[in-house]
Amino acid sequence: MPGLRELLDAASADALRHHVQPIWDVPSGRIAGAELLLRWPRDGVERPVPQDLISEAVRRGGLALGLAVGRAAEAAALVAALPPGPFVSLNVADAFLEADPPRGTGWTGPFAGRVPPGRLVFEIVETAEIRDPERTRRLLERLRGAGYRVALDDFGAGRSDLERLGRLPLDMVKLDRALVAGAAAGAAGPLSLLREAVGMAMGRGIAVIAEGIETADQREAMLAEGIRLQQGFLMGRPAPPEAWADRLGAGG
Ligand code: G
Ligand code: MN
Repeated sequence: MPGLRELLDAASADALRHHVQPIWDVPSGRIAGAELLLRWPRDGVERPVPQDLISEAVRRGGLALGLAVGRAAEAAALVAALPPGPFVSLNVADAFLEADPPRGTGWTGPFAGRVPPGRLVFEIVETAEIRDPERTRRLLERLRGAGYRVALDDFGAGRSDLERLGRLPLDMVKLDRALVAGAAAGAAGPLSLLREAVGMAMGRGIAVIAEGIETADQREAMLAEGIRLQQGFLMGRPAPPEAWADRLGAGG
């Protein structure tokens, strides 16, 4: 496993790239949005970059990562400008959420003026929130106040996630693929957690996205639960933005 030094070297060499994976509105067959996924080409293979390694780099002041954020903003601007204008979502590593607002939103700088805020969705995971719930809540409020949207990513850990879903200011929640697979297979625990989450989200005006859809059975099972927005290998794999540009621009 390569470490921090290798990641910072790759960032300095501007070798990190974003792939794009569509998020579909399944009943209409249209693309609603696209997630940008950071990729690190090593040994000829484009690999995901572990979020905790990014956080470590940010905490140690890895300035080169600013380049990667700039690249993310470029890719986001490209995708968001395609008619009919899918939303663009991005994973925000915990370390970006750790500074107190308003300084904690400084990393949004490269997006400002390039991407209409309403087109951007910042995906957060729960670990930063566990460390300092109040600060995270203020930061999310600040991002939403600036017109950005916020998603809770990787939902599926259980009661603690439900509690967050009820309390955080959110626009979207993304159900993780283990929860989706379990619920689609009819497992009682996952199914009841998923139903509770969908009910709670709908009651609060939070959009639900099912992640990791790999089979038609999973797609249909999620539709039966009222989940229109879906993402996964069945509908499309992450690929360089050029590979998806035509479909994204045509809305699907
Ligand atoms: O943590 P997050 O939800 O952002 O995870 C996105 C990761 O999931 C990406 O690295 C992407 O390649 C992967 N992914 C996307 N769709 C699928 C899928 O259908 N199956 C699996 N196994 N992984 C997927
Ligand atoms: Mn994500």
